[in-house]
This record gives sequence, structure tokens and C-alpha cells, in this order.
Amino acid sequence: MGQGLGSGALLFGGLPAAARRRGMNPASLRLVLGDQLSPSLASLRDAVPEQDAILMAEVMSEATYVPHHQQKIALIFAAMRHFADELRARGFTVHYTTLDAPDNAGSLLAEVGRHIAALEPARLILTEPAEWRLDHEMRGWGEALGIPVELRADDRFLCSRASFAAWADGKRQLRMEFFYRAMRKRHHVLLDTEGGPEGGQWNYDSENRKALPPGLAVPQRPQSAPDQITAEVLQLVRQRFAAHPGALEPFAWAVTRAGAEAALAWFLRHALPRFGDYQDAMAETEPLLFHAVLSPYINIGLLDPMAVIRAAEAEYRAGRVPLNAAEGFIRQILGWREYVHGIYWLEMPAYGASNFLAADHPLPEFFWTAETDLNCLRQAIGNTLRQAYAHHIQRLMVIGNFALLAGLAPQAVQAWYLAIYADAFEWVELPNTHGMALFADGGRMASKPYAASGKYIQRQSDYCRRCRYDPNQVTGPAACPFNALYWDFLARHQNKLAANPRLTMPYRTWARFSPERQEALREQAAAFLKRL
Ligand code: FAD
Ligand code: DLZ
Ligand code: SF4
Repeated sequence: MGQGLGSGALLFGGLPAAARRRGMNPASLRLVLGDQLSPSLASLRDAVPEQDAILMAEVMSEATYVPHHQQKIALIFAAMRHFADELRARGFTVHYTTLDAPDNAGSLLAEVGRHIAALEPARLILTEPAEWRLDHEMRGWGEALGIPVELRADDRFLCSRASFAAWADGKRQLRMEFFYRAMRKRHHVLLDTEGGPEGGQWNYDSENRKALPPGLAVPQRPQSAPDQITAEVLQLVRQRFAAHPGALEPFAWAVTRAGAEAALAWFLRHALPRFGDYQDAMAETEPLLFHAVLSPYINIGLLDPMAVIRAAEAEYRAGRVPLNAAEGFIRQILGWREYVHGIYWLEMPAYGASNFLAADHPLPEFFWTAETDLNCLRQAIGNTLRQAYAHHIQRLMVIGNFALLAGLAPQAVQAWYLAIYADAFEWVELPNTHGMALFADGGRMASKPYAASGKYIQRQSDYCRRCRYDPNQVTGPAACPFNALYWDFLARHQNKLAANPRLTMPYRTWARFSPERQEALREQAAAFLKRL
């Protein structure tokens, strides 16, 4: 049995009690969290069925630290229960605490403590959790529990925390594009025979902004009915989490590795070929369009990110998908996903408190209900509440853009994003919210704020057609609120943003407006914000 420390592991806590009864007790207790459902997990790697025990626990503390969307809780509990069965089928002893078990101790530490008291393992083995709050807590578990605790690095990411820190070291500005190129080279992804980028360019983003042509057929995703385990979880969530936001059903998520792999296979065949072209498009009747809808599966460990990347690359090499689609998709996983993960661990815990633009407006109630007369927000938030999912442009250019322009407080906005999406874990959600959507980090992650007027939404979607507002008007009762808010945002933050070279053009345009026009725009925005 491999009892040595895994690479990047930490050992702390007291020595095992000398009188510990050997033989009946597991050599180690290994905790698996709800987003660690990978057979290759560091803490499972050297586990021996006859000697080690595995612990998984559904606990109120994790289910309520933000009011998670009902489908997110159901997805995680159902996937945890299926994963426990998968491990049992491999011969492991899995101690699984369901949320409604009478002796459930309510938190991860309390559950671990209860099992240590009962099983008396020689040591506890953990994989680093993906969120700072739990990572910070776990580093004190050795002392709290009085047995040796080994905390192993989570090597399911393609760039470790240390490796990202080394890449970032000494750089005045971090930019995803350069990180992404380095990752392509390091992992030999989409390279030509000379080691350069396939097709001669690293990035085909400029080909990925097409508006949807009328009548374009969008493939419909297969649905399957929940099995017995999932049905039981849905009943539990219905009873215990009815006050949490979002609809519980229809529940369309896969909850097993096989189900997630089927979703990947469907995406590669039916949606990836068009993913690139319509990546930035939005349509009222087609909330998923050609997106992968795989992020929850990758984030909780049902899909391995490199396997997804290799599968997309293989589709390109087989001539079944164009390069702009394969490259655009791979960039999201090998580039953005790893980049935000690196930034999170580099910048935490200070990152969560960042508020560069001193935004302080409370979160409007309609974030929880979708009841607003701005149709784009009604659609994007409505999709979110119905599916625990919205695609990237809805999250960034509709909801995030609105939060940025309206000056909503970053802490309130980020708590909402963390609660409401099935794929939301702080390591990925926080940099996307504070960094990409709200510019709360002052540009650590993105080179400029993603601020846009109603014109952008009009160009990329069909939302404006059924809106009570007009994207072509900037002032007056029918004017699209995004328009005045956009100019007001630039004016309000002129001292912090005017020097940004990527904002030179809009600031020049603002300067050309007459003082009367500027005042009218600012009054229009102020009146809207007052009503908000
Ligand atoms: P696709 O668009 O099909 O992309 C493929 C994959 O690339 C995704 O499955 C995901 O794993 C990865 N990916 C794409 N964009 C990003 C990104 N910006 N950061 C990290 N990974 C990315 N993603 C999350 O996984 N969890 C979150 O909590 C989350 N919060 C977000 C909050 C805001 C404000 C914004 C703007 C984006 C957020 N994202 C988050 C990123 C992105 O919107 C989702 O990953 C994507 O919408 C997931 O849908 P998909 O699988 O259909 O992705
Ligand atoms: C998100 C979540 C929820 C809702 N419930 C549990 C749970 O009951 N037990 C568990 O082990 N994990 C859960 N998770 C996932 C954890 O919150 C996640 O592992 C940490 O936030 C670290 O990313
Ligand atoms: Fe949104 Fe403005 Fe278009 Fe209405 S007109 S859908 S508020 S962008």
C-alpha cells in the first residue's frame, strides 16, 4: 500500500494514539467532496479496498453557505450517491451520510470527527478543496481532530496553483491569451507539425461573433428520466430546500460519469460544429444554442478537462468540425478555465473583497424572480432560474453587464452567481464575476471592463424585438436603459478608466457630446437607478 505522501501533500496534526487498535480499523479515512467525483482523485489514488475507508457526506453547512439553486443541490447529491455506488462496485467501503440521516452532524468537520471517533483510522487523507474558505478551514483540521491529516494537491487541473504562480511571477499584467498559448504548447494541443498553432493563428475569436441567421435549426438535446436514486434526491430537495431559488424540475442533468460522457458525445456530434460561429449569440426560444452545457460535469469531476479537450481536437483532426469551433471551445477550457483557477489561488483571500469601482447598489429583487420589464434580463435570469444554467454571453453581456453599468455591489452580485448556477464554485465563479464581469479587481484579470450599450444586445440577440424598450433610443421613456447607463458608467468612472487604451474610442465619443446631451444621458441613468 502506498503510504508515502503524494506530491504537493502536507502532513500535520498529532501522532496516532499509541494504543490504537490495529486490524479492524481502516489504515486511512479518505474524504471525497461533492465536487471531487473523479476516480483519479488524489486522495483515492493509492486507496486499497481491504484497508482504507472512504467518507462522503451530504451536509447542511455546504448546502446552505449560499442559497444554492435547487437543481444544483440535487445534481451534487445525486452525483455523490452514484459515485459512492461506483466506488462500492470497485470493492471500497464507503461511509455515506445522507442529508436526512438521523445522526448527520451537519458539517464536513463534524462528520469527519464522528467517523474518526467510530472508525479510529490511522490518518485522514484529503484532496485540496476547490474553495478558499474550505481550504483555509481544512488546514486547521489536523489540530482539531488530533490525527495526522494529509492534504493532497488537486491535480485534476491542467496548471497547478504553483505553476500558475510561477507563470504570473514578475508580470505587470496578466493576460489570458499569453497564458493560453503557453498551455497549448505545454500540453501539445492544436499544434501543427512545426509546433506552431494549427492553421497559423492562436485565436479565431474574430470568427466567433456571428448573429444567428433566421431559421437556423438548433439541435434538440435528448432528455432522460431520473432514475430511482435521483428521484429520491429530488424528493429530499423538494422537502428540505423548497425555500431555495430556482425550479427543481424539469431536472435534465446527468448524474453519472456515463451520463456526462453521453452529453459530451452529443455535443461533439451535434453542437460543436457550430459552437464557434454562434458562441456569442442569444435567442429567446433557444437558451442553450450550440453551447456544451458541460461545465457542471467538468467542475464536479464527472468529466476530465483534458479528455474533453482531446475529444474536441480529434473532431477537428477527423474533419468533422471547423478549426474556429474546435479552437474556440478548447480555448474556453485550456485557457479561460485554467486561467481563472490560477488567478483565484494567486489572489485569494483579498480577491473576494475587491471593489475597484466602489460599486454599492444593492442587488435588485428581480435577480431572484426575473420579474423585470427589461426583456434581455428577463430572459437571461428566467433561463437561469429554470435551468440553473445560462450561457456565457447571457452571464457576461446581459446580467454581468447590467450589474457593472448599474454599479451593483460586487459581494452581492458574486453571492448570487455562486448560488444560482449548477456549475458555480467560488474558484471559477469569483474571478469571472469580480474580474471579468464587474472589473472589481481593477483589471487584474481582464484588460478592460466588458461594458456595452443596448446596441450590443440588439446585435447579438432577438431579445430587443419583444422588449418594451427601444435599443435605438438613448433618452426618453422608451429608451433602452442600457444606453444611458453605458454613458453614465463611463462618465462616472472617468478618473479610473479614461487612461485605459481600450477605452479611448468611447471616451472620445463622450467628449464630443454636447454638455446638454451629456447631462440628459446622466439624468436618464440617474432616474433609472433611482427606480431600481
Ligand atoms: P461553453 O461555452 O460551451 O464552454 C465550454 C467549457 O469551457 C465550459 O464547460 C467551461 O468548463 C469552460 N469555460 C468557458 N468559459 C469559461 C470561463 N469564463 N471560465 C471558466 N471556464 C470557462 N463557469 C463555471 O464553470 N462556473 C461558474 O460559476 C461560472 N460563473 C460565471 C460567472 C460570470 C459572471 C461569467 C461571465 C462567467 C461564468 N462562468 C462560470 C464561465 C462560463 O459562463 C461558463 O463556464 C459556461 O457558460 C458554461 O457553459 P458551457 O458548458 O455551455 O460552456
Ligand atoms: C456544493 C455542495 C453542496 C451543495 N453540498 C455538498 C455536500 O453536502 N457535501 C459535500 O461534500 N460537498 C457539497 N458541495 C460541494 C462543496 O461545497 C465543495 O466541495 C466545496 O465548496 C469546495 O469546492
Ligand atoms: Fe435589453 Fe434594451 Fe434590448 Fe430591452 S431594448 S432587450 S432592455 S437591450
